[in-house]
Amino acid sequence: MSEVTYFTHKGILFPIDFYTTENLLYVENEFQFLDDDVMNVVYPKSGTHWMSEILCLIRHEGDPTWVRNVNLWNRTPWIEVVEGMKLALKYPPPRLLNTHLPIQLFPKSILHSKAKIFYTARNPKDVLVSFYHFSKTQRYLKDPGTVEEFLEEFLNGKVIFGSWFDHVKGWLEMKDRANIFFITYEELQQDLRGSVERICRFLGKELNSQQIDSVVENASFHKMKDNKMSNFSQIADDVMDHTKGKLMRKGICGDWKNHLTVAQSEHFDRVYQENMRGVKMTFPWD
Ligand code: PPS
Repeated sequence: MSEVTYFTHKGILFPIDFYTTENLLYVENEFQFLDDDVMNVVYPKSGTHWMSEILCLIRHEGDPTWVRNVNLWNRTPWIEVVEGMKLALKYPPPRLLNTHLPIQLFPKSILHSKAKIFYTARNPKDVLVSFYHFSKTQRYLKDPGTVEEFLEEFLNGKVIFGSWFDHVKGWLEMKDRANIFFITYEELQQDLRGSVERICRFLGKELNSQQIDSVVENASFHKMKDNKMSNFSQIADDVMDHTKGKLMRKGICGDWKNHLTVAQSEHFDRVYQENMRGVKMTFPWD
């Protein structure tokens, strides 16, 4: 690994390892969607792996063989990652793809495509906490410092993939398009079965009750935590310091209450109100 450094592309920070300006420009301007593509769009630490696993299981009618035998980054490559794009370009359709990209860096070809887009949002306070812990484990990410320090970086959008507020607001502008499906991490937590049924309807995929049960069971936190193809345990030690934490950390809503002081939480709320003013949507955490 090189020394931890970020570069800025159109105002957004990216780690120098795994990402290049060239690939980001390719993604935005040249990558072509196919109408049968399914794209999982998620701000970091908001449920990317969870939604990926759900989509993979639905694709195989609840049969867990694929998710247990093929790594998640091969099943659902991240298009903004150089190696992920190579995988995406040779992926036999119908493709299942991932991205953390904000709307302004997303492939322009979506405007003329029927590709189905899933957007999952999560309580930003829980995103912050998850991001903080994750940053300690990934050697290509800067040390987050204290919670107080990371809180400021997060609220100012000085983290990889930019501001949570801009990401969510940008994607909300797409929400009335027929090919976009909005959901939250909290809805998945509250009613995973009902969420899976809604996702199936949007995909036009009919699963019977047993198949849905299997999707729900195999996408549960405890199953994913033990699935070495989904839990990051196979990531090389020079990329991830496995002694410092796990991708599947707690998998709960509201862990922020264990990490933020009252003052930090109130400060967060003020910045949230300022940034989300005018947003019509009500979220489970509002
Ligand atoms: S990443 O690295 O940005 O792609 O991370 P991402 O997958 O978006 O988010 C990781 C958090 O999602 C939690 N997670 C789950 N929660 C509940 N159920 C399931 N099945 C599940 N799978 C992943 C994971 O534990 C991270 O949250 P925290 O709060 O850190 O536990």
